[in-house]
Amino acid sequence: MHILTSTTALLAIPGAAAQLNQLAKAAGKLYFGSATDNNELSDSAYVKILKDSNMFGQITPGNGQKWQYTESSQGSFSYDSGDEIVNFAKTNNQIVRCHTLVWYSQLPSWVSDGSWSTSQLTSVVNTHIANEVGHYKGKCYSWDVVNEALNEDGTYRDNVFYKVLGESYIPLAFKVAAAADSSAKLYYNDYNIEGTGSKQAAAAKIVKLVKDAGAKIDGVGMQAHLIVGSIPSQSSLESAIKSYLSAGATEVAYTELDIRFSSLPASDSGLKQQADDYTTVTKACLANKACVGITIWDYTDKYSWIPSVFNGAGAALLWDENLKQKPAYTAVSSVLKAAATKSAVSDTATVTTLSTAIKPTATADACAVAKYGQCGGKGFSGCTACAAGASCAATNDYYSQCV
Ligand code: 9MR
Repeated sequence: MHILTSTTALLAIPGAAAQLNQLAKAAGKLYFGSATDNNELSDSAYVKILKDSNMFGQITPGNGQKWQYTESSQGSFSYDSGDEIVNFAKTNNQIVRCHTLVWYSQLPSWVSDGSWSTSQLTSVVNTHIANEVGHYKGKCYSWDVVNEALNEDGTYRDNVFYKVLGESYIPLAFKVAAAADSSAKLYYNDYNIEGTGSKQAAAAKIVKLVKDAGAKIDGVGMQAHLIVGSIPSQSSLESAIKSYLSAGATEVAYTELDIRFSSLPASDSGLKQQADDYTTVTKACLANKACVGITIWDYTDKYSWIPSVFNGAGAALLWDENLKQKPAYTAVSSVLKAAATKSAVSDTATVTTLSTAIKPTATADACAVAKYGQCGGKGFSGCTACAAGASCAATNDYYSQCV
């Protein structure tokens, strides 16, 4: 039997106009959040929505805390960009997922191109993390300590850290972060680990690696940069979550959720599919108490990173470029609301308890990509089977489509 937490018990069933964070909390989550970036904070219409803690209870700085900005030259630290976002969140009563400490990308060349001995690079990693986590001590709900350490096949990325230190750079980073702020939740964060597969299995192994080294790791962040019509099934999403808990994590989160169209403009049926896909991810988080929250990677298509990286793709978020809510917003809001209502009225309901949640279950992962959806390509780890009437054809090395 589920005993309601005091927070849940005190919350009334949210009214019709309730917003995402209110609903997520009433459904037993810690937050519903958004990433943002410094240049966006001068857009007053955008800020009006972002700063509303009923809508977003959590903020992630999209760039400002990355190594490139915080220690652009060795030993010289600057936190202006990160501070602006962290202060914004504090002013608006929002918690912060801090992002990110050790990542091969947005890494200054003095680190990536250096010729380091083991002890030199250990000291560089140590200094960077101790300084940055120390600076933000007490201000971060969580830290993405290591970001994107894995290739799609589950092997380690051959970045400078791995080249010099081997996999031991991962537990090292967690040890230093824990020493600098013992109360921040420490996460391993990656993409294409939301559903079951080689990369997900390798991410679960990272949890074990860190724990076996005697270091603290609390969570796995599933970035969830997904594609409309080809997301993992709900059972695959739920199994992945369970695998991280089983490996020793105590919580998980969707940390950078966006679900993009591979080509634009989106049709009405495409927007409906996107709404369904957002529903599936939200339900997977709701299905497990250890999933603490969902963060979308900015809330509006106006400021999404996608069009600059995937040519012709986009429209991945819950608000369109004119800050108008899309069908996917309504879908997420409805599914949270249904869970909130259930949570408020069922103080004796049986829900998945942590002890049952950590037992992994094997699930057959049947999937089918709709016609014109992506079914393969370098770096793609989604479903590779096409729905009846279509077959998967390579457009180029990076993109195969159901046609
Ligand atoms: O949103 C970020 C974008 O503004 C940057 O240009 C980009 C550079 O790689 O990083 C984006 O955020 C990434 C995040 O830090 C880690 N996961 C993937 C995100 C999208 O690229």
